Amino acid sequence: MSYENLLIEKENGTAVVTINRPKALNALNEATVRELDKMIDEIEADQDVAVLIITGSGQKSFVAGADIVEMKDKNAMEGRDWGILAQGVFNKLENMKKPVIAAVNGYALGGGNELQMACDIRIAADNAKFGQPEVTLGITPGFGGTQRLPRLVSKGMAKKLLFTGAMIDAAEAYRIGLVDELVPADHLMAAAKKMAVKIQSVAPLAVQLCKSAVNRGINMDLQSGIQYEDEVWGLCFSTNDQKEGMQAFVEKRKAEFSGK
Ligand code: CO8
Repeated sequence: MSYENLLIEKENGTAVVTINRPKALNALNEATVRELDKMIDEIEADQDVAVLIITGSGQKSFVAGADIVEMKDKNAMEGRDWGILAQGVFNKLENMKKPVIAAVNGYALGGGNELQMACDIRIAADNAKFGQPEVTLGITPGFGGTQRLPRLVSKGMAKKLLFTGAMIDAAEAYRIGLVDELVPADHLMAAAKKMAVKIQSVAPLAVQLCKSAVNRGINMDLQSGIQYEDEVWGLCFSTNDQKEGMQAFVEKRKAEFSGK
């Protein structure tokens, strides 16, 4: 498949997708969001890809938000449709079966922060910057920011970022739990790929089911989540990977998982 605003490299079971609109600091216009949608289908269907990494082109920006130039003249209905389109794509990304790592290489603002929050694991370069500056533009976040941010950091911290539109640096983002790993900028892709390799070394179906249990469970009350975990856990015992994983332990050898 061909893309105008995305670069896709696949190597050793990992796909690296780079959002590539350097003239606009990789801001998301509608065409790019539609390409992300297509890319998710492609990666999900590709038997040779186990883990997806999303990053931005260049050293300066991951994604500097939704494209302000493109959206500035929208009317209420057009604005709503734009939000619905991107929310659908971000939900789809969050619920992919395959694990998704955000490698945040610079500005992750507005829709950029919302994009990285829809990924499973976030690794930030030490020069990255985060924020939800929408209130400075007269709007609220529209790609899930008011919902995912308080689920990742404290409610008060989320409101602080949302109400002020202030930018925070990568160290602060790591301190408050907005990102999960902080690395020197020149090690970012190596760190993301290393994590992808580590994830690929364990049982793929178990990873997939962990993801489902966390994503579904977080929207349930605790007891319903625990029950869902019981079902997921039981399901593992129907897989070859469970037999192989435990047999390999008993035989003191490395497990060879088939993802079946
Ligand atoms: N949209 C369009 N173009 C952008 C964007 C953007 N979000 N960000 C940067 N650019 C462009 C600039 O216009 C500039 O273009 P040009 O060279 O043609 O003038 C180029 O990228 C370089 O940017 P700067 O010259 O501004 O670079 P600086 O280093 O001076 O500043 C910043 C970098 C701080 C990142 C600055 O560019 C900035 O503040 N950008 C906007 C950040 C922002 O406000 N993002 C949030 C956008 S709103 C959003 O994401 C809401 C999503 C939900 C919408 C819901 C609708 C329903």
